[in-house]
Amino acid sequence: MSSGHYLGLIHRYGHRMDISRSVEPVSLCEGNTPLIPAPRLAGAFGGGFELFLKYEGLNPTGSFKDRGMTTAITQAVADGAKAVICASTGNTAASAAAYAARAGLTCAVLVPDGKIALGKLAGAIAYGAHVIAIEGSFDDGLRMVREVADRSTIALVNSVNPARLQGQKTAAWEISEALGDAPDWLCLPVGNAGNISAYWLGFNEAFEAGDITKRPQVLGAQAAGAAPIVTGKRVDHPETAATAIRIGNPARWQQALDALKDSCGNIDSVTDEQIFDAYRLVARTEGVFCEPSSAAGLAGLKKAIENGVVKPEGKRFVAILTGHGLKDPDSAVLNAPAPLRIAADTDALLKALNV
Ligand code: AN7
Repeated sequence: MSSGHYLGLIHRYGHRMDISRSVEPVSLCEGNTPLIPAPRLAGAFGGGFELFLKYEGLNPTGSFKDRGMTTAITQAVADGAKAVICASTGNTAASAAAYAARAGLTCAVLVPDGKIALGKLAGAIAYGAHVIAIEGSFDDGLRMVREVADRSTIALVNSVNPARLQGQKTAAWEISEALGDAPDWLCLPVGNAGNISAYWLGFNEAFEAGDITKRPQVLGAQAAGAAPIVTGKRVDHPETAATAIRIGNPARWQQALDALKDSCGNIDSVTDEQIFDAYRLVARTEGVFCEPSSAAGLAGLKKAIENGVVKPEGKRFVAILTGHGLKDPDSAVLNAPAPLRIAADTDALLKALNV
C-alpha cells in the first residue's frame, strides 16, 4: 500500500531524470513547494491578470537550489566521489553543504568575502562545510572550482553540472500540474542562468510529453549592476545589494538566450531600488517574505507591465520566489527604521498605539 508520504524529487520524478539510479537518493524531501495565489500584489501591479508565487524559499535549506542538489549529490555518490565543491553567492553553498552532510561527503564552498547574506553563511557553517572566503567575485570562484574539479577527484556541484538541471527542471512540472497547464508567463531572477535553463528544459519536456498544451513566455530579470545578459557584455565587477545574483559572467549565458528567444520572452535589468520596492511590496500585500534577489523577478514584471513589453490582461503569471527572506535578515532590518522602544507599561503602549 502506498502511504502517500512525500519523499522528495527523485522519489517522485526520478523516472524522468537523466541521472544515475544506482544508489539511494540523497534527499531532504525537497520540492513540492506551494504555488500561492497573489491577487493583492497583482492589483498593486495594475490588476486584470492572475499572479501566482512559487515559494521556493520553503525548500529544506531555504532556496530552490535544493532541487538541483538532491540530483547533483546523488549523482556524485553514484560516481564514487568522496568530496564536492562549489562556488556560490550563498544559497548553493548552504544547499551543497546540507546534502553533502546527508551523504557523508566532504564539502568545500567558495564565497565572495563579505558579500554573502548571513543566513546562507550560517547554513553552510551549520551543515559542516569548509567555508572559504575569496578576495574576488562569484565568477572568480567558479573559475577556480572548475579548475580544481578538472585537476582532482572532487566533484563540482555548481549548475554547470548537468545533474543540477535534472533536479531543477521539476519546478516547471509542479507548476504545470498545479495549474493544469503552463502559465502564460514565467518571471524569475537570473544570475548564473542555471534556473532559467532548467525551467525551459522542464517546460519543453512537459510539452513534448503532452502534459501541457503550451509553453510559457519567459521574463528574466537581472540587477542593473550585474546585468551581462541584458547588456550583452560581461561585467568584471558586478555590484548589487541583491548579493545572490551578483554575477557578471553567467555559465549558462547561451542557454538563457535560447530560452528567451524560443519562448518569445524578454530579459531586462532592475535597479536595487526597484528590487527593494518589490521585496517590501510582496511581503506587505501577500505575507510572503522572499530574499531581495527573488524580488528582482517581481520588479522585472512590474517594469515590463509599465513599459508595455508585457500586456497582462487576462493572462496567468507565475513568479519564482527563489529564496526565503530569512536568508538575508540584514536586508530586512538594516534598511528599515528601528522598532519603537517603550517602557514595559500599558499606558505607554496605549500612547504608542494612539488609542
Ligand atoms: C535566491 O547560490 O548562484 O540564475 O551561488 O540564490 O540559476 O544562478 C544563486 C543564485 C536567484 C539566480 N535567486 O539563479 C549561488 C547562486 C536566488 C539565488 C538566483 C540565485 P541562477
